[in-house]
Amino acid sequence: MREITKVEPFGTDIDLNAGVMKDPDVHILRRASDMRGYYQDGEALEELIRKEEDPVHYEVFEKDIPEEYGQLRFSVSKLQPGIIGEECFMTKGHYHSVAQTAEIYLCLRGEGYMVMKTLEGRSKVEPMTPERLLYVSPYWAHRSVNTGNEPLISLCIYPGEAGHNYGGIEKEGFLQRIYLRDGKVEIVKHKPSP
Ligand code: S6P
Ligand code: ZN
Repeated sequence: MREITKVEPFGTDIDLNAGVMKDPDVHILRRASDMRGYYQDGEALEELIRKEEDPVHYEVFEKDIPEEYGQLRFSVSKLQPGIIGEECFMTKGHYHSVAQTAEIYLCLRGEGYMVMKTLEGRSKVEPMTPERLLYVSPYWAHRSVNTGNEPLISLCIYPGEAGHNYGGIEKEGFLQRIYLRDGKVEIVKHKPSP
């Protein structure tokens, strides 16, 4: 049996409506300027950064649980609503560093989609609505996209050793992009540049 770090059982409070963990150990804040290279319309992103003084794009709240096999890490993710050009606000998206680890997303508030892909070129888009749980299978990269007009809030639970692998996603993107055009959501196939 593998030895792992001993952690005392604990409880923590989450404000489901505000989408914040009340006593996080880690608070990751991604601003619009952290999203350079991710959206189709780079000019529109620069305009947002200039005009709105680099607003918060999304936040992740976490407890400091050892990143090791046997533990479960969890986070509250809060993605702001909005568009860059016509493209809906989204997270960067990542594979797990230990690719054969899954993740559960429980959507708590807002509306949007989870865009997923594999290294072999498969892709899947799943709706995210309150009380809907998504199983993100091992090997699938995942990105959430907010198509609504309030924050998209989810609780994420994943194996301690999973880690994040962002490599390549900034350049390659995913296989779908999600736009809001004349008030309608459009999921468009995207061909990554060679
Ligand atoms: C961790 C989990 C979430 C994301 C968060 C931000 O495995 O999937 O906590 O980290 O939604 O997304 P990203 O792609 O910037 O890490
Ligand atoms: Zn993940």
